[in-house]
Amino acid sequence: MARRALITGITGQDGSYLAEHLLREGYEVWGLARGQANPRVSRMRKLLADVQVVRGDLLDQGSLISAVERVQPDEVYNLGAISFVPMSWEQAELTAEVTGMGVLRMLEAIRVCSGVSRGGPAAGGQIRFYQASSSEMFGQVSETPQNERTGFHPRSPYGVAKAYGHFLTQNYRESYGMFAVSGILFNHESPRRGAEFVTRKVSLGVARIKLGLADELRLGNLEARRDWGFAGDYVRAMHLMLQAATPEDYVIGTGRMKSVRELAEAAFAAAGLDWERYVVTDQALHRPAEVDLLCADPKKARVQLGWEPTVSFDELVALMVESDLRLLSDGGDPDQDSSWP
Ligand code: NAP
Ligand code: G4F
Repeated sequence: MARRALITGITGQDGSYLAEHLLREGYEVWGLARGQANPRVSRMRKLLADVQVVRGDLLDQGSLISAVERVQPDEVYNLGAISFVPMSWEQAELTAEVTGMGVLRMLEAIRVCSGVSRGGPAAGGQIRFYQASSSEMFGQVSETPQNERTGFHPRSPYGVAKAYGHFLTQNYRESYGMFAVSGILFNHESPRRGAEFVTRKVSLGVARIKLGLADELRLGNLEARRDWGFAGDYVRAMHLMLQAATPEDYVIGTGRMKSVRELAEAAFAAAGLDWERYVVTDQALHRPAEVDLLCADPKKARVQLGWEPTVSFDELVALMVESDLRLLSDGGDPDQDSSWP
């Protein structure tokens, strides 16, 4: 019988790549989707026709228990979150509820449905759990590169909520013997990335300028540095973590960092343009507390999981710019179905 996976955050970037990967691996894939008329669910259904949908919300404990009871998953991937860092200052409480407490609700749903009891000896349960932890937990970094033992100093309500989910996942593993692990993933991007994140904002901006639809691109802090990889590579790591013999946390990234300035330079160059003629910096886009740099040490994942990224920074930037040029040339709207290659 096919193994069954339940993915929260199925309508997001990672949910789509992970669903495709698990379908290729022969899984029966279920996606948890919220809302009664969520347009992102219709888009997902069109593009991932083989994914089955179960209704639920990370804010609603009962709905998560019902979803686990209905799907009877072998593996649960908790990707659902408020994931845009600036939004976490504007809606800090909602971020804590979805990105932080949502992890508690999902773990409780699994614990209750597996019959894992409090107090008794760690009994484990059969359902394996993946938590989407983030390099934003490192925040103001204490060392570079960052590995599984690097301390946390989150710099946003989002980073704080992720740190709560991370420690809780570790705690359920230690308290109940559950196979519960966190992937500490560094920034990963693709043509399916939300337009609010800087890589996609830049690739869409370049495409608009190239096609004469805009004449400038406004950005915030050009000096921030990130370790950017390709989302399709990173979902393979999520799956590998749940196939390991023992439940452990892993850092996933490329080990190379680039600045936002270098990102802009590469993206404009990919379209044959000089970035300095078009990029305008805007103080309003700076954050109240910035994460200046993030750079992964993915050695543990390479050695223990055999995981390696396959797409370089330059290849990633080029593929995003090409995809957005195609999309806009075809009259597509990044907020509509056609934006999802
Ligand atoms: P994304 O595209 O922003 O997707 C977020 C998903 O969360 C969407 O499917 C959204 O569904 C869902 N969601 C929001 N509120 C929810 C709620 N109340 N209940 C259930 N689902 C809810 O994020 P992503 O880039 O795919 O990232 C996936 C996960 O990895 C997130 O947890 C993110 O924080 C984490 N992460 C991402 C990166 C990265 O670089 N991409 C790095 C480290 C960690 P709707 O369509 O209903 O809004
Ligand atoms: O693309 P970003 O918004 O991603 P950020 O904040 O690093 O968070 C992403 O990666 C995390 C993993 O480290 C995930 F956990 C999280 O869910 C999300 O996927 O911003 C990247 C950098 C920041 O330093 C920001 O200040 O780009 C800088 N930046 C400069 N100008 C900008 C802009 N960011 C955005 N979004 N828009 C700008 O105009």
